[in-house]
Amino acid sequence: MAALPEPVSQDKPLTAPPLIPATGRPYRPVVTLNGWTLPWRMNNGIKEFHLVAEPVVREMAPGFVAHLWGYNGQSPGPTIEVVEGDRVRIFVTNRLPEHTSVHWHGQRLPNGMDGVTGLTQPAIKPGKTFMYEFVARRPGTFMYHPHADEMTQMAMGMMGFWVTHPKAPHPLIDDVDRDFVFLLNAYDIEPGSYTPKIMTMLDFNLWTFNSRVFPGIDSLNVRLGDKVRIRAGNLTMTNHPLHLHGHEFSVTGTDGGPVPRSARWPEVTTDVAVGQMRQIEFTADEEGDWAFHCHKSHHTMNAMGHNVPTMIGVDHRGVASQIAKLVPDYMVMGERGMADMAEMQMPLPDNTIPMMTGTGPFGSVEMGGMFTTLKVRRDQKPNDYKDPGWFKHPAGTVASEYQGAGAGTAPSAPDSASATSKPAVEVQIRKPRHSGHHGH
Ligand SMILES: [Cu+2]
Repeated sequence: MAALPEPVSQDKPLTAPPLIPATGRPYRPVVTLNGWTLPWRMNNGIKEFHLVAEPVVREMAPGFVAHLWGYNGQSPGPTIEVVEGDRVRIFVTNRLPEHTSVHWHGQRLPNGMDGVTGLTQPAIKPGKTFMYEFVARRPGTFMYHPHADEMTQMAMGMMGFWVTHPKAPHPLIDDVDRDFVFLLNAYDIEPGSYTPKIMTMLDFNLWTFNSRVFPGIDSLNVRLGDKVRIRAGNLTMTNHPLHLHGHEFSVTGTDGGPVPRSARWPEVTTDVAVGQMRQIEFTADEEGDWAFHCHKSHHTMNAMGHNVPTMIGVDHRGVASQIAKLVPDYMVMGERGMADMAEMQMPLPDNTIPMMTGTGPFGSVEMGGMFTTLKVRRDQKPNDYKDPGWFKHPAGTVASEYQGAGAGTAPSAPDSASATSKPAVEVQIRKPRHSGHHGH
């Protein structure tokens, strides 16, 4: 047997350009959001890859790093791309402090290559290298992850994407101009610390696309008129309804393969359940910066406490001045909703990210977590993935303040309200840290 292929490693969380296949059969490669594709070598007609399971430092957003476990320098690990019918050999070296294995989620393969520790193979002990070999029998969207101490290893970020391209034109798999892939993952990292809490089952505080949070997630940059495919796999412990603005899409593939055309229908949101993969397709025929995000509103937030009472409409000036005597930096929040959080410069622990953040051309975006943008541009070059900057809206196409007759007057409450004995609802509106100025 030939020597082990030299493992390739990546130390940056950048979206790498698509890896054009230099050997083997040709295909149009995918783009991994804030990730990369693993190079291979051909050995007597077999595609050989080398995965290294190891501790990694992942930048989740600029200024915020996490100590995770992953593959080849990153979490998630690199995307593996092959062609239907390829014989694939994957060397897996374990540099973790405990044993592991790799399960090739969704693949048709010999049972003994399925990667379930104890059931189909012995565990890969620290320092050891195992070899998996099978033929990529069906084209589609797949994932890989450990099947050994899964709770710990997946909570620590061990997972990766796998795409098997069709070997010939396929009646249910269309050619596309752009093909983006990413995994949905979640972490519980206490602000100021670096390592996920692995015992968390439900209350994660970081909801991520490929172990990145907004505004650290790259935009999906496409050319007007491009046919676009986005593939997502869910390795969290809850479902994520992915929502795209400005376009309708079809779900063209699932875990089990391409969806028959008669079973496709238009959507603007599709739920990705736990352990599932979905591929959506649409024609990017509307210019602009279109939000693309999980529709669970808590999943577009960064590290936050969930035990905060609702304070909307509560005037807690008296309480605030009492507390300020004890805690000088105490900040009143939530009286008018939580949007002020995005603007406030709160002192944060060293290694974390604000709950809502990100600045767009019109101000604070008030988002975090599983949020990014699809940027559709007329002048984006074919196969150019660079960020074109913010959309320049044509004159007269942006929502703006009404300045016609009656501008500046709030509609008054209907007279019938005063006919009853109920007092009108009054909401005190004050800007945090500014006292004395309030309206009704
Ligand atoms: Cu979600």
